[in-house]
Amino acid sequence: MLEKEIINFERTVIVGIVTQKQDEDKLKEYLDELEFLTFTAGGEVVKRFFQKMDKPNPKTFLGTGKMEEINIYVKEHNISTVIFDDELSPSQQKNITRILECKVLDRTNLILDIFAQRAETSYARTQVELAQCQYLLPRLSGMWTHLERQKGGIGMRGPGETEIETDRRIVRDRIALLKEKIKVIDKQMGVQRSNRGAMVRVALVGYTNVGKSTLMNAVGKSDVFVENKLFATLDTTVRKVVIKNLPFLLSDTVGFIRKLPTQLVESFKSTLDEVREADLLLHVVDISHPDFEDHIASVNQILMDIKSHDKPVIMVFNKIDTYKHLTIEEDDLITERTKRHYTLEEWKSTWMSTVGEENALFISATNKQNFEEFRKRVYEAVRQIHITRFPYNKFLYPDFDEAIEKED
Ligand SMILES: Nc1nc2c(ncn2[C@@H]2O[C@H](COP(=O)(O)OP(=O)(O)OP(=O)(O)O)[C@@H](O)[C@H]2O)c(=O)[nH]1
Ligand SMILES: [Mg+2]
Repeated sequence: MLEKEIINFERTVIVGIVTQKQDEDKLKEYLDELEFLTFTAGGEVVKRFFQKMDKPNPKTFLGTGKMEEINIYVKEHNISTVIFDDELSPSQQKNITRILECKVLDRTNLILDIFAQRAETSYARTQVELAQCQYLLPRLSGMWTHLERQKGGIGMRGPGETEIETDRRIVRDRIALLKEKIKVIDKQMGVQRSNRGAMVRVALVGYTNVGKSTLMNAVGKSDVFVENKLFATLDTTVRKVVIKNLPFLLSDTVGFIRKLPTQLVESFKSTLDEVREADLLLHVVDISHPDFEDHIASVNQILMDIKSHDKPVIMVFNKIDTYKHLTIEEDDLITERTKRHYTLEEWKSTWMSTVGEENALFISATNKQNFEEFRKRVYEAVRQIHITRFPYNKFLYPDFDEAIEKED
C-alpha cells in the first residue's frame, strides 16, 4: 500500500461541456467529481476548460477554437494528460490525441484506471482487466498508448501480470481467457454463497465514498478498509453480524458512481451478485454532499440495471455530523429558498414522507449518532424477513426493546 501513496502527481487538465441538459452549475459539480477521481488516480488538476455547445463535435468533441486554446495551454504548461468528463468515441479520442500530442482520457478510462490501481485480489484484478480489454478493443489504433507506453501513469495501469497488448487479436484472446477465468470464479462464489445457509442477507449499497465500509465496521466489529478517496472498496466483504441475539449476513461492496462504465458493471457481475441476492438493501447516502439527490438517482439507476430495484430498501442518510445548509439573512428578500437551504429536520420529513417513516434513517457512522435507532430498525427489518421465512422461529426474536443483547 505504501508505495501507492508516494505518487508524483501528473499535471492534468479536465474538460467538460455545458449543454441544454447540463447547465454551468451542474458542470461544476461534475468537474468537482472528475477532479476527485483524477486525484484518486494520482493526478493534479491544473486547469479546467469548458465549452457551451448544443451537441459535441463528432470529430473532436469540442470546437476547433477551444481545441486550439487547450493545445496552447498544454504546450505552455507542460501538461501530460487531458481528461474529458464525457465518454469519447474511439475516433474522437484518436483525433484529439493527434492534435494535443499528449495522453487523452475520458471518464470511463479514468474510472477503469482507478479500479486497476485498487484491485487487490486476483478476482478483482481479473474483472477489471476484462473491463479494460473491452474498453481498449475498439480503440486500439490511435490510442495515446504508443506515446506513453514506457512511462506508465494514469490510464496505463493494467491489473494483470502482463501489460495490455495493443494487438487486436491478442486482446480478443485475452478477453476470451478472462471470461473463462471469471466463469470459474463465479461458480466458486456461487457455491460459497449457497454454503452460507439460510441467514438473512443484507447488503450495503450506495455511491462511492458515502461511508458504507465505515458503517460496516461500526456494526460488524470488522475491519474493512476506509479511505477518503473514491472506490476504496472493490471486493465484496461479507460478515456475520449479530444485533442483540439476531444473526444475519451483512455485505459491503464496490461503490457506485454516475455513469459507471457499462464494461465494469458487466465484469463485476459476480461481485454485484451479493447485492442481487440480498434480502434487504441498506442504501447509504452522504447527506453532507451537495449532490446527494443525484447520487441517489444514479444508485437507483444501477440497481435497476442489475435488476435489484424491487427489493426492500432502507435509506440510510449518513454523515449528519457534517451536514451544512445555506442560510438566508432575514433582511434578504431576494434570495430564493432552495433545497440547499433545507435543515436536517426538513430533509427528514421530506424523505420520511417519500419512503415511509420506517425506511429513512439519519445517522453518523463515525460518531455513532442515532446508532441505536439504526440497529433497531435493521433488527426489525431483518426479523421481519426471518420470521416470514421461518414462522416457527418467531418466539426466538422478540421486539428490539425486549431482545437481550448477546455478549461475545
Ligand atoms: N464526517 C463523517 N465522515 C464519515 C462518516 N462516515 C464515513 N465518513 C468518512 O467518509 C470517507 C469514506 O468512507 P468509506 O467508509 O470508505 O466509504 P465507502 O462508501 O465505503 O466508499 P467506497 O468503498 O470508496 O465506495 C472516509 O473518510 C470516512 O471516514 C460520517 O458519519 N461522518
Ligand atoms: Mg468502502
